[in-house]
Amino acid sequence: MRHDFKKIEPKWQAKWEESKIFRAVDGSEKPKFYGLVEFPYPSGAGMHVGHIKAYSSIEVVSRKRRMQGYNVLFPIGFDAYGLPTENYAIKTKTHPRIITDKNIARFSEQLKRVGFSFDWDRVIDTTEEGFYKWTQWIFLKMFENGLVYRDKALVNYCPSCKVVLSNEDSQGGKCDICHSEVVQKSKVVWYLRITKYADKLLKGLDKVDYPDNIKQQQINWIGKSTGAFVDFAVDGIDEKLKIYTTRPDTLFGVTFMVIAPEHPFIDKYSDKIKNMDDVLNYRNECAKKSEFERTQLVKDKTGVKLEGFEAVNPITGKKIPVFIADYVMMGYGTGAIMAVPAHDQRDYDFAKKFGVDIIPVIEGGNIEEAAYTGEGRMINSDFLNGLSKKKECISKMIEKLEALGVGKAGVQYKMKDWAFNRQRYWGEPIPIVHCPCCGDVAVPYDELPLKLPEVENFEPGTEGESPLAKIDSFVNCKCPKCGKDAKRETDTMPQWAGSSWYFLRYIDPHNSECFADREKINYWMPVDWYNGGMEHVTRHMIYSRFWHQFLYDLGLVNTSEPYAKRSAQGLILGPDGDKMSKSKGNVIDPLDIVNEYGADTLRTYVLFMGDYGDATPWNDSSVKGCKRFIERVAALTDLVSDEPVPAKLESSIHKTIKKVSADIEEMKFNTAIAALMTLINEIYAVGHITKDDLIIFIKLLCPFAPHICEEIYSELGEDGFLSVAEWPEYDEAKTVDASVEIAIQINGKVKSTLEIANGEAKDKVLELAKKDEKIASLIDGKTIVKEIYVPNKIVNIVVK
Ligand code: ANZ
Ligand code: ZN
Repeated sequence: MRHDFKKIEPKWQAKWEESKIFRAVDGSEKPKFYGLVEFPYPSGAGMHVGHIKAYSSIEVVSRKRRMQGYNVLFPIGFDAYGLPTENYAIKTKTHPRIITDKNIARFSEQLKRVGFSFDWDRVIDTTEEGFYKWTQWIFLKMFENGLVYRDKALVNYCPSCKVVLSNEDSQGGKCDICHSEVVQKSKVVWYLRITKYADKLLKGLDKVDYPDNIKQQQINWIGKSTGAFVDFAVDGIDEKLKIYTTRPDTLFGVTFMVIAPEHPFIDKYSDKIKNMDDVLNYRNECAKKSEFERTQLVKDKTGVKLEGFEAVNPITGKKIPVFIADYVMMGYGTGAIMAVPAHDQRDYDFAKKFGVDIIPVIEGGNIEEAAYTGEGRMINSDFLNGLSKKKECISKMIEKLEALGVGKAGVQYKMKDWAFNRQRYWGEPIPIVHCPCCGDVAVPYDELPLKLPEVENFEPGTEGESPLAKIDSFVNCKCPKCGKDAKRETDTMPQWAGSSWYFLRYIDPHNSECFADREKINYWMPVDWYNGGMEHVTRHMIYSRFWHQFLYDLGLVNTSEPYAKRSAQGLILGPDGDKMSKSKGNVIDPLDIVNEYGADTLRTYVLFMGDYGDATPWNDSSVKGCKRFIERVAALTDLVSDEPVPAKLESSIHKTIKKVSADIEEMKFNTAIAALMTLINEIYAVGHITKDDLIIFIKLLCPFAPHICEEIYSELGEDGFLSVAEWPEYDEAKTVDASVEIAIQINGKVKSTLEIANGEAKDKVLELAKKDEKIASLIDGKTIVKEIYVPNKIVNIVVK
């Protein structure tokens, strides 16, 4: 066989690597393109076909950009800290370093066999000292700037992984790592004050090119809400019970209050509460439920009235009961609400069950049946009566509250501060020292990296304490400030730390003076196009935007947003249409496909299988179809002749250049490949092609199937690499057909077709249409009422 992919593919891969044609050049005169894909976690399972699809998009764009004359940075690295490796280390009693190195070597080998055009000189590994030194450095900068704090809090805790999880990592009440139910646990936790950046994270979205659904997910995750804080007096105690509400306009309809079961008032004023036993029982019940269960899964409202506790509506002066109920969360607002059962369904359900008054303050709906949440005229509301604009009522009420000194306007976010620690070994040590005199003290910058100590046993403690806590030589140290005996923090950073800034390290991966040289940052940033998974939209994307905005505020980077453009791939499902999973046995190993059909086929197939953003099942026969396509491409050299191609094929070639060029930019890879498949059929139908036209064809296909295209290029006697040859231009004039076929209708029904000159004048077309044999006989003797012409498409003759 002349074109044995088993020989061709390794040959070109070796040549590319040797000649370093994919190396990015710092500060080149050429326009720059920074294309980024989410670097893999080097798991023991090796690469997944999902990785191939995720990387192939920016791979194609990067290859096209190089051919268009850009200086391209398309890097790859490894996000290598994390629990799966650590768990495997515990199981096999092997050091996670050894496991990680082995997995990275395997991943690199696999990526190279697919022929990705990464710059292999810039590979990073988040677990290397040269990398995590800077992760710790940025953390300390945050510490220095008041963005790091420690707090005892109710946290999401995974009893199986024995770690505290951030909100982002326990979405839906399940541990993101092992999918166990997450429980609430009281623990001292490190936090990053991401909420301080909530507004910047929202505003920054105006500046970037992300798809609407991605922006919307981030907006919802940040969850900005505007409203008011209102102080309610409680009989017999001095302290005010503060609530957060988005609807201060409904204050006249407040008939009770609800506080979260964990609200500090309960313990603080337990002597006032006459039914403390019931209250504590209820609180214990709630502790067993996750936030998700409490807020999303409830069918029936539950709660306990605080006996001996009465609050006063600050606007009416009326006494109202106070309850505890699990539908109010301690972690949002103030953990206490004013309940307006007439206009809030949760409060309504609760009032019905507990027999509390329901006072409507907005006209509309039927409050015998449900809360009315629409707009309407205000009633039972004193100075607001008769008004019907919600906005106006809200600001009038806030004015009133401020005048009375019992409330003020306020903003709340759904997003919480980022729980930033793990009680595990395989992570970046948090570079903080606890001193009995000085408190929490930063490890001095010149002592970074604070290295992970060697341990014998990676197992976390039963109470969820870090394995580092067992190493006295690590724990015991001197305070960097006062020199007295102190103890090191033993928690490590969560897995999302390294990926929060990794794209900056690619710019200058070997720098030992700073995380990246400023000149180089100025040259390369922002990332021009970042592709990744939808699962990262509310985690990695938010976290890394936060870190980057922080570095921007310190003046250390040139752009406030790290990613100018973001896109997302859809999943590859198993052949059965289910999510690929080991347990279902429907996993496709990309290396099996490379071995059987070649990398060019795999690359083409993952982009041809469906719309890039859609979840698409794997389909073997379509893989074979792609393989046949590559084989037909390989055989094109047999058709080369000096004879020019007919005008129609020439026009098709120009149309295809135009289409493939545009489709790649819009991530319509499947239609770009389909256009090349159509073109190859035309070429075979004509039976010959010039060398120049064939070169155009392989240039267009090169980003998708570079090995066979390079092979043909060299077979045609060309020097150099096709991968960096010039991207073809099209001639607009040649993309339009000389003639077009139009339909002729009579009374809206197609009766005939007609070939006309492209852009022919209306009168001429109508004249030709009526002369058409079939049409002429059909309209003979009838009265023409109307003649309609849709240029280049349809003539419709209406007759009576
Ligand atoms: C009175 C009211 C009347 C409310 C009404 C809503 C409608 P967003 O928009 O999500 O910010 N709330 C406040 N803190 C809460 C907590 N910790 N747990 C559960 N619910 C809480 O929602 C704010 C609204 O959710 C607040 O406005 C409060 O109920 C409730 F017709 O106050 B509202
Ligand atoms: Zn000290």
